Amino acid sequence: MVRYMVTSALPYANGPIHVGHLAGAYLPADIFVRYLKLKGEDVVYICGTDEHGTPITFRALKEGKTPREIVDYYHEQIKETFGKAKIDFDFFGRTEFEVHYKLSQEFFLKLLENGYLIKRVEKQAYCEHDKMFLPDRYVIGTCPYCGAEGQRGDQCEACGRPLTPELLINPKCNICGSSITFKNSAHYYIKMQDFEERIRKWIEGNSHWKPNVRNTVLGWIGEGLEERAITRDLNWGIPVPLEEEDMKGKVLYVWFEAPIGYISITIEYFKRLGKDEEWKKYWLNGYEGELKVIHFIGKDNIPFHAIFWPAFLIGYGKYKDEKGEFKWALPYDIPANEYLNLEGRKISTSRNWAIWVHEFLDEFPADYLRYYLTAIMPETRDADFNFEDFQKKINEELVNNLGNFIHRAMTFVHRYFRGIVPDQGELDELDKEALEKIERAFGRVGELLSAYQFKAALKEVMDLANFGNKYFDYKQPWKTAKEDKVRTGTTINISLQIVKALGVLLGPFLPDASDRIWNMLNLNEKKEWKFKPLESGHKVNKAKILFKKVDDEQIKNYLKKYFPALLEKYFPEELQKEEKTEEDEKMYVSFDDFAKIDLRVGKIVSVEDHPNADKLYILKVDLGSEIRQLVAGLKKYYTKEELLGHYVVVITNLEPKKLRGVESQGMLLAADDGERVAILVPDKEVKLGAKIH
Ligand code: B3M
Ligand code: ZN
Repeated sequence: MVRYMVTSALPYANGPIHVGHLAGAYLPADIFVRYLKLKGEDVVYICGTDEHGTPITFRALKEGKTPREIVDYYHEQIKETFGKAKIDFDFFGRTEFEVHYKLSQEFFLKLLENGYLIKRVEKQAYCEHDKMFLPDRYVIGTCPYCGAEGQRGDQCEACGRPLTPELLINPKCNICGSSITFKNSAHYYIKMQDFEERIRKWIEGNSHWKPNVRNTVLGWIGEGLEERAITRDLNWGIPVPLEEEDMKGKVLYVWFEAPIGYISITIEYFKRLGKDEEWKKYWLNGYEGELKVIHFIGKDNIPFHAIFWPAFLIGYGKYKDEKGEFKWALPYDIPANEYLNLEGRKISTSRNWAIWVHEFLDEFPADYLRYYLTAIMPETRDADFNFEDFQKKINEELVNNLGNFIHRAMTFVHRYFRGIVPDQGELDELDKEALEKIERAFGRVGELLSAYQFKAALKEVMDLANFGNKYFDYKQPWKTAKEDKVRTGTTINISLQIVKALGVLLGPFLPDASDRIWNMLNLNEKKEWKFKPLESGHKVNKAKILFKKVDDEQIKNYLKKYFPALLEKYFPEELQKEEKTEEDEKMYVSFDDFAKIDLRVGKIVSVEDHPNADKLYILKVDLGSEIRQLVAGLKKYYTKEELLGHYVVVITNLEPKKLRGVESQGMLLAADDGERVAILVPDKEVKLGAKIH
């Protein structure tokens, strides 16, 4: 029997999970694993948070928190979200586990020992203003490959290529915006060229991979592989395990250690189960039987999983223990999905154009989200999440088709047979066809799931429900019940067989609905991926409504609460309501009134935290002739570094006011759209204190 190790990309513990993440790397893996488990396969499903690197430190900087606070918070938050979405990992760990530090350092040392690493002193991006090296995301500029602007120094979001800050055209410090300089620093580089041939051959041999993944990777390898630094000048992460002077305070590159997390989290999982050696069966080739490692990821993670990660596994050499020497299993498959867009635009965390899974699941059941995301899954091309489409698919497909059929069968068995499954009796052609359809569905849906064709697999299940409705309509049990109880019994029996089959077939996709069908049918047996008919004489439970329609009101409430930017598209009348009331309240101001306000140009010369309020800064602003102290609620939107030296417009004759015990002697002007706040600045340099009118 094949043993499966299934993983989903380790999400950075630097923010919540959005629907694009879910549809890309988590939901498909979860469906796949649930299917394998129903088939009785030996499978372990591993995930956890990725807690190092500049994605974490940069976020910490922006939020004015420590990296530790960020990762501890988001580890829990993300874990809870996956729980709500019914993503059923065997274990959800983190890269802050001690065993992860140990194993990552071991990988590094093995690669060094095997001659794949080389130390070089190279120029690294540096910011004179912030007085620090600027690895990865700390630099922003234009992608040298595809010309996309505003790309971060770790990877181009437009073309997907891995980058380094030094490669970017017109690079700027991502903290303060100033131009960067370069400074020498020693780092270890992995000689990727040493792996080029082996990896190319291996990928060429992987003809079972999805074409989108295989072709992208072969294209990049065709351009040639180069050395790549796997250490960083950063004060957060796993220390480089060497005593060398020039490695002091340096850490392993996050994309070096994160994939090792798949293994270390598995080790931790089995350790907690008291089975310390068991992990080896899932990671070492030939340790015990056949093994398939499958990594579910989003497309931006392809190069790291298909090129770098296999190189680390090969470069380590053999793992030795008392049982022998074993090679690490290379990924058997990397079924990466394309992107999910949102209402025609790319999902963007920084622009807050996203549906956060935890918020969505506060308003809608997990099964609804799972259904919709599977129905539109971006398997081979980008897909679009659209609220109207969501509502339509839930109402027409889940409620009207699936829910309706199950409800009909369940109410009829109570109405005519006191809830007892009637005998099957003599079968006509249509009855036989129904039973064949059930048999075939298990085979067909299974095949599609094995090929990661989740959309098609779900459609196949829904087709069976659709057939059920047609069967029911054609058989008209409400009519036959009056004249032919036996025939009606056959109809209800067959209908209930379809219901039971749906109870299993829906398991991977809609785990809640599947359990509720099982309860309705009053079944205690374990679900299995095969057709085991319901026995006649079995008593079932009362019919319950499985799905309720999503009405406009619900969508409106959701949008109002979480996504006001879309109200205009779907509920323009809501906005008019608000606009009117604002309009009514607006009054004219005389010019004299306006002229009373003294507005001046100033420059921020110091930024301090407010001692008693975590949203406020205490700013000192140079107005040319004097320095003013202002208290401003900008902490959420600006780092201290961003504010320092910033030009501002200040109302200087506002009545002084104490804010949480500190006097504010004026106010600076800023634009606020409800999501973002932007400080107003003069568009060219003018003298400090210049009057504004
Ligand atoms: N954390 C990237 C991401 O969240 C990264 C995946 C690691 S998988 C080993 O997109
Ligand atoms: Zn690019």
